[in-house]
Amino acid sequence: MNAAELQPFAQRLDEARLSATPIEGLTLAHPELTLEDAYTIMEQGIALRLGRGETRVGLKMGFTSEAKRQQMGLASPILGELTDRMRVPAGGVFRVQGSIHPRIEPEIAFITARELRGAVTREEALAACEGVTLALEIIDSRYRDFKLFSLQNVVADNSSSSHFVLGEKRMDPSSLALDSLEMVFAINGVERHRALSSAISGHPATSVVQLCALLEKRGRSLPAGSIVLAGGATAAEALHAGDEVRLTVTGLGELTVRAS
Ligand code: OOG
Ligand code: MG
Repeated sequence: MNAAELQPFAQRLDEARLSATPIEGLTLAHPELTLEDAYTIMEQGIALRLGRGETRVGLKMGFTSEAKRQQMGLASPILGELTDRMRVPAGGVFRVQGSIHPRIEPEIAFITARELRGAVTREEALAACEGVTLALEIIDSRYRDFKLFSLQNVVADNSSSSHFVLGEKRMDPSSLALDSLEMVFAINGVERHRALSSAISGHPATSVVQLCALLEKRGRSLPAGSIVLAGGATAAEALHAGDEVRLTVTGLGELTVRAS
């Protein structure tokens, strides 16, 4: 489909998000939608947000861990876009009102110092990152019952992006064994999941490599100064008003967010 034909899908998803009203998966009525179409819809949706004054701050990878692929029943890595309006300060409060069915998941995040383009090695990706930190991603599907059904649906919906929380302490990526950090994810003082950071793409920096490859297919690069979420290390958990969520990662410290 051409851009003009895809634009109404972007509009529908944007309205679903703004009104917190879920819709049916796009591929239910339009099984002909391709993954490329879905990425065009994602970019059109971001353009709508930029038009309202939001700015791009980075990108996220999805389905980079087996736990996430199993939870959602989808197998390939995907990307999503992050804007300034999605950021919740570390230790801050996230209001669930305005979301449909928010979930939260533990991640590792990078901050790039240099542009990265196309086929890069993990070493090149790491060398281009000026910092690594822990992160919590709040996802929220605009589809009824959080049923994604297909990669096309979730990609068109900006890969369920909603909000994210970044750790305040940035570490030098070369100072840590990034594939063997222990991640402990607790809600209201109760441990919900524990994983090694290798759960994310075998090594979280491999998510950056995959992101560059996906961007290249769209004729894009990863800009300098980007925040990159490497993907949930464990299954996501439902987020309810009153929850206090805590992520602890060896060497990266602790990060909390409260939901109200
Ligand atoms: C899609 C988003 C996946 C991750 O970290 O794997 C994602 C979803 O689960 O709805 O953000
Ligand atoms: Mg995620």
